Amino acid sequence: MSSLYADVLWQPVLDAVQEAKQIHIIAHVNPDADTIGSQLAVYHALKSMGKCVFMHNRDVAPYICRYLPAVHEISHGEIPNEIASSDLVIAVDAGSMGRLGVDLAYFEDKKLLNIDHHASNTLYGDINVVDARYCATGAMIYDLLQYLHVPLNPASAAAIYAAVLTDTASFRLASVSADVHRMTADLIDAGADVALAAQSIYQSHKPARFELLKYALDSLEIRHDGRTAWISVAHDLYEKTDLCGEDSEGFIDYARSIEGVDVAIFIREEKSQEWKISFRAKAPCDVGVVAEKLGGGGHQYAAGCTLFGSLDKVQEDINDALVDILNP
Ligand SMILES: [Mn+2]
Repeated sequence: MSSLYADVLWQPVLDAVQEAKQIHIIAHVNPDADTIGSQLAVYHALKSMGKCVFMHNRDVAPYICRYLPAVHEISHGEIPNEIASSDLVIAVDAGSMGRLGVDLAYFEDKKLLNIDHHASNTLYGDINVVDARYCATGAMIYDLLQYLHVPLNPASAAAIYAAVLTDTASFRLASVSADVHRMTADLIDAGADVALAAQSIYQSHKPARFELLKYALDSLEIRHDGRTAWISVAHDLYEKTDLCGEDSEGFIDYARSIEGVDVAIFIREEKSQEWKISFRAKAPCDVGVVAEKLGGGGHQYAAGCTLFGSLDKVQEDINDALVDILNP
């Protein structure tokens, strides 16, 4: 086993953990498998170090993570008093304070440690370990565990594997290096079940998802001489199919998979006139820049933001922000 990046400064993390009496690990809102997998892996490691640790998020973990050991120990909603008395909060995979979905006042009497791989991270922590070289925050936790001298076990290996698998779009992104595959080999050696992960993450969708997918594909539009592909799903379609945002996870891949498309855009209406936008790009386009222009954030190849108004207006705003990266 060797770390992905040997020059990351992990010592402040170790110091903070050693000093802490009680630790709250928190994932970002609308959590994905990277943030949940990272949260779980940190949890298993700190538990094994004998620390008092809790996991609590604003939102429930996505169903694709249900197979991960200890996922049911993550609470969500209002922060219970027992957890609020923590003196250290560890945020994983959250690019900004707002992504934690918690009142600022919560952090007043706590140390906040920010571990993330988003280039757009606002360095909101008292301690920030932010490194956009990593393909996933889960991969950062793989390095952290080595720094802490905590060996992988089947639970932490499964959690990190889920994080890396999903954040690399199943090892398909440019962020996947030979070292990433060597890490993955370690995870499998340590007990990550590849087939179980695939089944849980990619083959556990509700039938209604495919009703929704029909509507989504019906909305597919290709613009900019074939260079952009747009999919949108209005709120009433989620209501009609009794689904929510997480059920359309991955729809954007249909847009991305079209020949000649440099930028894929998925627009879903979370509630009336509030639209969650996801971007995916192929090199050399940088959708992180587009998302930031629109008040969001992310990486070069995957980013997102929230916009308000009618679908037409939202599409126009996105179009305006896109122009520069399409014609540099
Ligand atoms: Mn991530």
